[in-house]
Amino acid sequence: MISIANPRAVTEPVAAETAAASGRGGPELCVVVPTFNERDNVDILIQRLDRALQGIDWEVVFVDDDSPDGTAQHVRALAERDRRTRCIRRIGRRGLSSACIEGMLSTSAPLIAVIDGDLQHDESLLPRMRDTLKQQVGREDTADVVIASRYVASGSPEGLSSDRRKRLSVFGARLARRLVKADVADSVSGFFMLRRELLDEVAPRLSGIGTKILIDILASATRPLRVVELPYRFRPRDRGQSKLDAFTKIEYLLLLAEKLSHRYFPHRMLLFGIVGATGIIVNLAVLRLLLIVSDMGFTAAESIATLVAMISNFFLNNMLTYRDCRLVGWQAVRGLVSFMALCGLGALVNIAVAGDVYLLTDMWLVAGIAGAAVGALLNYALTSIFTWGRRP
Ligand SMILES: Nc1nc2c(ncn2[C@@H]2O[C@H](COP(=O)(O)OP(=O)(O)O)[C@@H](O)[C@H]2O)c(=O)[nH]1
Ligand SMILES: [Mg+2]
Repeated sequence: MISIANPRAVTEPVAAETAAASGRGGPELCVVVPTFNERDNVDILIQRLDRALQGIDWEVVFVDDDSPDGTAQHVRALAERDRRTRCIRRIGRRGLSSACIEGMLSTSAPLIAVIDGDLQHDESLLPRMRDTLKQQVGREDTADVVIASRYVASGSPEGLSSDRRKRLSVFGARLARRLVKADVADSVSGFFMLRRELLDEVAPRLSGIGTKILIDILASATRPLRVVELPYRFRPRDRGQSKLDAFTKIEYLLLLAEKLSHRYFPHRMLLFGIVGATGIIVNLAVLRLLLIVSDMGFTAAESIATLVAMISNFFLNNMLTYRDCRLVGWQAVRGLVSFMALCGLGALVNIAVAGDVYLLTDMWLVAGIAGAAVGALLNYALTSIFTWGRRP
């Protein structure tokens, strides 16, 4: 009779031996595809990957933010028949960059590509991107990142839907060049390939805000990177719609600000500050209005004005600062109550700090600014944790 004291001690070497004997470990290349409402494009993309990646051991990971059109369910059904296909379904979350990060972190493949799910990127470039990453340049130097570029010789940004978007894209790439530790023409490209070591190196410093994941990666590196750009033609979108909106540009500027400040000013803190400033305007406007149209006393008018400003701040923060994890339905009601309670606490601390500073300095302006600053920081930190469940 055979007795096994520690079953793991037996099964692990056996599993490793089996993998080694078959000559196949995990895949060599992982293609990460962020998706939101791209159901109709999934089958075509997989077919095209299959054709383009003949002879390469690859997998594809769709990272879907619970698209209402059922993209995730569709991918999962395909994955039941094809083990090269995987799906990460994120619930209550939005964001292209953060989706790419989660997809990239989910694989064991040594090479990782990111490609849009709307067929605008030319997947036939993938084998050349892989060869470039595997190639020896000089003695032992190999490229860290290969970018499919619209702005190097014979590349084309044709698929950008308007001249304005083309100009913005060129301007965005120029702005980013100051930040990136490499000479890159198209650092806002959404189509690139890198080695897993680079991802592991930069992962703790990634911001994950907005849509420009490549800049996030390049600007998070602590050493000069070897970047190769390959030209390609950015195709127009056939099916579905672009998900980018007016706020995408603001997110891009916030990403640059966060990177330039070496993350001393996280994008959420900046947005929370901007929303706070709008709150002062709302407060004053409502106060003035109430004093003109009603005969209520100052205290009552100021109380209502403060309440309106708090509600407006909550909804603006929920829409903008925390748009990637927006609270909806009852969650939003609960969030509003906790936001108001925590901001009330912030106001008490503001008054106490301002009072103490006034006693010490006898300067009302300094006391007022000190109280407001401490109160605002406290509001930001507490609501971030308790209202939206995020790290400040
Ligand atoms: N997971 C996820 N994917 C997104 C999100 N927004 C856009 N995408 C996907 O990212 C890719 C590029 O987005 P798209 O709207 O086409 O951007 P454009 O090509 O620059 O107009 C597409 O595959 C989209 O489905 C998002 O919030 N979450
Ligand atoms: Mg697109």
